[in-house]
Amino acid sequence: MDLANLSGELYALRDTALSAIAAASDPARLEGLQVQYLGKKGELTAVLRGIGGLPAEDRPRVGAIANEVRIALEAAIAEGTEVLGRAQLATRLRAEAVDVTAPGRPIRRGALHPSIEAMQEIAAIFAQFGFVVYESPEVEDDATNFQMLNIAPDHPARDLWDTLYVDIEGYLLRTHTSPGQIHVMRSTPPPIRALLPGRCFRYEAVDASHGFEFFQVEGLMVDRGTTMADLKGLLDQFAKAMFGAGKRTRFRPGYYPFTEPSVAFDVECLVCGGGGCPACGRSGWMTILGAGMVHPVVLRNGGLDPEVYQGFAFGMGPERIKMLRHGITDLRLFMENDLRFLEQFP
Ligand code: 2NL
Repeated sequence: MDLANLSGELYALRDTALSAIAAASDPARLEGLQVQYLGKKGELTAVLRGIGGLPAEDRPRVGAIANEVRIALEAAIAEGTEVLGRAQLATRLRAEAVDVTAPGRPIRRGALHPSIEAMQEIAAIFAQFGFVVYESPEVEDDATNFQMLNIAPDHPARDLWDTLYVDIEGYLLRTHTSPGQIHVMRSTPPPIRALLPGRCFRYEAVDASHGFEFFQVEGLMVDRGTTMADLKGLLDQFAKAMFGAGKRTRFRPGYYPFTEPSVAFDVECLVCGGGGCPACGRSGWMTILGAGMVHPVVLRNGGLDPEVYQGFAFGMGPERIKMLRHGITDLRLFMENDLRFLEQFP
C-alpha cells in the first residue's frame, strides 16, 4: 500500500458516498449512510487502517485527505438532512392544512317549547310578588279534582270538563291544576303564595282554541285579611309586566264554582289599543285569565277556617298569553311541534 493507492481509495470512497447521499430520499437513509461511512466501524475508518503500512513521512498527507473527505461527507449529509426535512415539513403542511377562512358548521341550538317558556315567564313575574312554584300529580282522585273544589258530582260545570278517567276506580287525569291548590292548602300553613304550572287533560274535540291536553298556570294566595283589592292590584301589575307598563286592564263579573265572587280579567287589545278590531272581536279588550275569591267551602276543604283566612285564586293558559303577545290565532300550533312554528321562539 502506497500514498497514491490510499488517497485514490479515499477519493473513490468520497465519490461513492456523495452519490449515495445525493440519491437518498429520506432522513433515515441519510442517518444510515452517516453510520456506514463515518461511524466508528464505518468505511472511512476501515480505509484508514491501511495508514500503518505507509512510510511515516506520508502519513500526515493521508490524514489530511481523510479529514477533507470526512468534512465533505458531513457537510453533504447535513445539507441533505436539512433539504429533506424542509420538503417533509412542506408536505405535512400541505396535507394537514386548515382553511381558517372556511365557514363554520353550525350546531343546531335547542330552545324551550313556547308553552314551557310562557310558564317560566309567568312564574318569573309572580316570583317578584313572593309566589313559589309547586308541583302536583297529573293523576288525581275525583274528590280532589271536583268535590273539594265545590264541583258536586251532578254540578253543571262538570259538563264543561268532560274528563279522561284512568282504569283505577275513582281516579282521573286532572282537568285543571286546582287540585294542586287543595294539596298546598292542606300541607302548608298560611300565609300561602303558591303558583302551580302544569299539564291538564280534558276529553274534548280538538279545534283552533281547544286541545285535549293543555297547560295551565294557577295561583293561590291565602292569608288573614286577603281581599279582592289585593287580587286586583296583583293582576294589574302582572298584566303590565307581561304586556307593557302602559296597558289598561279591567275586571268583569265571571263564574267559577270554586270562587265567589268570580271575575274575568282583560287587558286592552294589544292590536288596536282599545279602539276595536277583528283581533279583539271589536270590543277593544282581550281576556287573559279568570280569578276570584276562594269560596268559603273550598277554604274549609283545604283545612282552613274562612272566618280567619281569606284567599284569592287565578288561572290562565300559558299558550293564550303567548298567543295574545305574538298575534297567534291557532292553539293547535302549540301541540303539533312543527319546527317551522317552534323555531320562531329561539
Ligand atoms: C281559568 C280560570 C281559575 C281558580 C282558577 C282556584 C283554585 C282553588 C280555589 C279557588 Cl284551590 N280557585 N282556581 C280560580 C278562578 C279561576 O281559572 O280560566 N283558567 C284557565
